[in-house]
Amino acid sequence: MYPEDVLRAINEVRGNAIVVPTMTAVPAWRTIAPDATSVDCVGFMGGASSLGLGLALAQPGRRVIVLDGDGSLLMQLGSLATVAGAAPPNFTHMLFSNGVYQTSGSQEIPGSGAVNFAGMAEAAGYTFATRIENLEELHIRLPELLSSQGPILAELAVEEAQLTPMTAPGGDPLHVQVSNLRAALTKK
Ligand SMILES: Cc1ncc(C[n+]2csc(CCOP(=O)(O)OP(=O)(O)O)c2C)c(N)n1
Ligand SMILES: [Mg+2]
Repeated sequence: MYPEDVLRAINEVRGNAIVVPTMTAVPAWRTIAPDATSVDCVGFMGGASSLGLGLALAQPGRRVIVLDGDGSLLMQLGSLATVAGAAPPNFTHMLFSNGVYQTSGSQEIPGSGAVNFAGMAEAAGYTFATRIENLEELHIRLPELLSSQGPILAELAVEEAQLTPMTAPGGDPLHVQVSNLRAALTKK
């Protein structure tokens, strides 16, 4: 799948979810969903799911969707147990599995193509985890992935993205994104 198509599909059905993109999902998401209910996680490699976990616990009435990188998750693999242990029912972890550290120059990740991320998430204690290979299947399964009891992980088999945070920097600083999110969440 092309990651940009995946992001468009997620945006179509996200409802009022809070979204936490990281790495190559960041510049594409900024264009596809330019709203105040997303917070980027750039630089803090491996931290997107922890940021998303905090938001999910603070906002139990909303879905939180983390758009993670495979190299990032590998580097902070213990975060799977942290999320599973906190058991946020409103948490969906979308893993962009491109097999490389694209943002830092597309070096191959350890175990590229062999690591079973869904298996690791389930073994850590996620409620449900799966792998999705094509867009048709993604469209069919997304509504359930975004509404069933979490934490849920979906590993998405994707190609490399058109843009990275290195080739397309920008976006608001984190503190501005956080205050925009806070304003959006407290708006009546
Ligand atoms: C602790 C730490 N080590 C290394 C980096 C440098 N770095 C930035 S992005 C990146 C690769 C991210 O790869 P992945 O999570 O697979 O996302 P992709 O770029 O493939 O979407 C690396 C190694 C960093 N930001 N932090
Ligand atoms: Mg990657």
